[in-house]
Amino acid sequence: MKELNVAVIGMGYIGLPTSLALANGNNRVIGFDIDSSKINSLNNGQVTFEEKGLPELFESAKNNGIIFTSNITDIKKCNVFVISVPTPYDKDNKRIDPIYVVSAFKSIYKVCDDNSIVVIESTISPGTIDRFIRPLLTKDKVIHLVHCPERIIPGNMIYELKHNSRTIGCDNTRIGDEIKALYSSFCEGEITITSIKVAEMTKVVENTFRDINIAYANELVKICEKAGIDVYEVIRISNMHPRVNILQPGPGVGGHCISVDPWFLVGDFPMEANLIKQARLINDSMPSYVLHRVSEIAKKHSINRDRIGIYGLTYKENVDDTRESPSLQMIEHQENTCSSPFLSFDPMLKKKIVPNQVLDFDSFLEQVDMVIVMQNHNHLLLEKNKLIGKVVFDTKNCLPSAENVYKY
Ligand code: SAJ
Repeated sequence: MKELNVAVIGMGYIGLPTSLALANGNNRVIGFDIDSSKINSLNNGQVTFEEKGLPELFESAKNNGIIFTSNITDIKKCNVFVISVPTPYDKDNKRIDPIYVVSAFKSIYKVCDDNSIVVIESTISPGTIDRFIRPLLTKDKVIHLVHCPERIIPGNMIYELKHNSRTIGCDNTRIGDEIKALYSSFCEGEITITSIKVAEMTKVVENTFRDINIAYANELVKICEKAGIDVYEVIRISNMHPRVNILQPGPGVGGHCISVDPWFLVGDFPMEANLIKQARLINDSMPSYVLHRVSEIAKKHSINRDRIGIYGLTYKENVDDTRESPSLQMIEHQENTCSSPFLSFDPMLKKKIVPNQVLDFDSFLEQVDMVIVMQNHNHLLLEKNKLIGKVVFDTKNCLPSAENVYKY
């Protein structure tokens, strides 16, 4: 088999750990990003986001010779290109906007040699490669297209990179086998080779499955509130059934994956994707549902709205990623209804990203009488005693039951 020189395009949440894992699998790897400040940080020995095990993986990848660059000509000599760039969606028509994948592909296509392999790891909606990438191919250069959607979960990325199974979508199995061998250099999970279209659909279907199941838990919150029943007790007992596994309700669904990917199906199959659309709407309704419950609790305790604070701005626990986070959705909702956002604090964030954000926990606590727990960071579990005396609305069911601690 020919020697593979790999370029990973996009040093974000997925591209960076993937490039490091490839380098640690004894491949020659170049990590490319158009954002030169990101590349400068990496070249200065700084990882660009917080993730358990990432600094260690970074150190050993550097020892294995990984190179970071923002100069596209540096990746010319590579023969495998892994695209890992964001795929936003158009909020109006709910369809994928493949702008970054297309522009990454065009840049590669300009510099790469005949017979190169381009692997798209970014999540794309079914049919994206046929619709947007294949038409860019010309007769004078043969490029083999592969789709190998990422599956790793923020918070446990490094473990999952090694242990999760993978899907490789390709047009011919010889190329599929080459990419399977490449991914096997770091991935111990089962690697399935299939068509590009199946790989595209599978990825979106996986995230949609989770969204629907979270929506079920969130809908139960509303039903149980009306019925005057403890939703957590209902879920706990139901889950004792051997074929029932209800997920955890929360303040909504965030992140750039589960809250986005199901829309691709709704946008492309509006007549068919009814359950999927409804699940999205239920999960998206949770931040305003939380606001409604907060105002009831605040009223009961005569707490003024400027003494209410949000704990947790990230989309999930123990990460510093705030994309589509329920707290930001809640703050946006407040801004849209012309009310000033609540005070907020998040121990994972060192910089202010919203108005009224406080960077120090003790100072945050001094300024509030009521705390809305939107995220169960380990920090909160360690510092929970500092909430004694406050009215708390714990949307994550992470604090012990106590007087003035409200839950769904
Ligand atoms: N959440 C709940 N209740 C739950 C589980 C999650 O409300 O029981 C919320 C979280 O708080 C968060 C959101 O859902 O706001 C999404 O979090 P997550 O931990 O379920 O998933 P992500 O978005 O971090 O990662 C998902 C994963 N997909 C699946 O589990 C099917 C991951 O494997 C994918 O690689 C990732 O999307 C992606 O990049 O597509």
